[in-house]
Amino acid sequence: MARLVVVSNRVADPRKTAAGGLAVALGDALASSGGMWFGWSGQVLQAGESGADAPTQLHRAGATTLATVDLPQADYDAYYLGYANSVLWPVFHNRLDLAELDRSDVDGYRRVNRMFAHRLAALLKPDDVVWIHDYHLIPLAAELRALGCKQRMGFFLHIPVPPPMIMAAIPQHEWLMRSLFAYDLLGFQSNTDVTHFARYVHNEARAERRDDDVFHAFGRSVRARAVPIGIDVNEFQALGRGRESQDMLETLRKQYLGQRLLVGVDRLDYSKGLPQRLRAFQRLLADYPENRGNTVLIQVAAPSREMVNAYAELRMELEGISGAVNSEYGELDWTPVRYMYRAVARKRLPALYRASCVALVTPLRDGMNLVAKEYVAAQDPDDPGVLVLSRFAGAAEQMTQAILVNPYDTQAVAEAIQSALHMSQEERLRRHRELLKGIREFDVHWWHKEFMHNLLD
Ligand code: GDG
Repeated sequence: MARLVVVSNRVADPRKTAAGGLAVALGDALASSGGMWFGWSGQVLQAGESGADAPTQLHRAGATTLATVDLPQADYDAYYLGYANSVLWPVFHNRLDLAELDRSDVDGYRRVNRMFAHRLAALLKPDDVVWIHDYHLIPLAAELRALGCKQRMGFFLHIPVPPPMIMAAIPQHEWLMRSLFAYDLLGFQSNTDVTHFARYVHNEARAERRDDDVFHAFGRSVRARAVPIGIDVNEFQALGRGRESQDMLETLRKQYLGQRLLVGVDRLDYSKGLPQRLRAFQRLLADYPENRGNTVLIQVAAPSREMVNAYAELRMELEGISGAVNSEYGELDWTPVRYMYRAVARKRLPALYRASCVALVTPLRDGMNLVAKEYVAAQDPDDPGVLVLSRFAGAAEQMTQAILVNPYDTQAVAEAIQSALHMSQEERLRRHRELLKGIREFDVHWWHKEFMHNLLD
């Protein structure tokens, strides 16, 4: 069996539950092939400390090797905060208004990708299979090829592919797209993403589509497919049976006795549609007053990218809206919005999902959205809650039994919440059965096998 080498911006120890989905998912594959996970250590070197001479750090995590590199402050600023998160992230989520396109951070992005390529090339064996993840590392395969690496290389994009005209607003769009042709396989989250990719390469690079999923341009061929990511349903359900989750469930049920809980769990990010969601809840209380006094929205917003301006502004906005809803509708004995700017321990998440009769997963745009899948996995199959899901999440292509909504339309979302709160048990059971079947069939192990099968084919 070929050794699997995974490359992503951050590296996590796959043996730790807190590391979350991707780490748990890739853990088995890495361990069984004696694999390696390569990426940034999370450490930023201060001025005066030189990263250039610091060796790549190698740690063992069971049968897996974790190989990490520190980044000097200037590289972190330009590559991570700058180009990846202030250009690529907003543009790929259709937010040209938030993209800082005139910044010169692309040089730092190139520099870090080139440095990663040099570090990684020194560790690669000829028969390795290399699986590179996400928008931080688009040009990595091209850099590795320039160093003579001939290994099979696949790329999985966790975020959406924007429509071609939006992509074309990035000054370096041609270079980015050309870089993608250094891979053997491109995996996207949804068919919409594949369509956007196909239209872009056809329009801008006159790519020929040979087989259904093979594109030829720039003298190379690349296969591009939708391989939607899933969750480890069994692992998540086992977490729900664990002590911490059971205790939390009991606490929540006691504390919110007689209340119906709605839940949202997200990184605090403008792609997740949080202001619109809070306004939809406000609209629910305004238009359907019978929900006052007995319905509570618990919104967890886990801190994320606090050093990027747009995130700090969003944080203020959310505090403003949740405060406004609470002061407008709150009573001495009832607070409608329980908003937390804090992460909840992963071991407690299943309890929060299970205690809630409706989940609001309403991003304005999302590659997939795993919270939607976790919510379904965590439900009591005999008395399941209802998923309200944005049609603009990649998950909507698969999870058609959810109540699909347009997250920009606050009135429609309020109506959807109202119908979720009143859905008959029979319909809840039917929808949940279908949703659970889907997330089980297309779980994270399917995703990994499907990607590898296509990469090695
Ligand atoms: C990218 C794409 C795609 C959230 N809050 C807490 C917490 N979480 C966990 C959730 C879930 C994960 O983080 C979030 O996953 P998402 O899929 O919603 O989103 P992104 O972070 O934006 O990830 C996305 C994903 O990649 C995978 O391909 O689905 O579209 O944007 O697992 O449970 N976990 C803990 N505390 C929190 O407060 N422990």
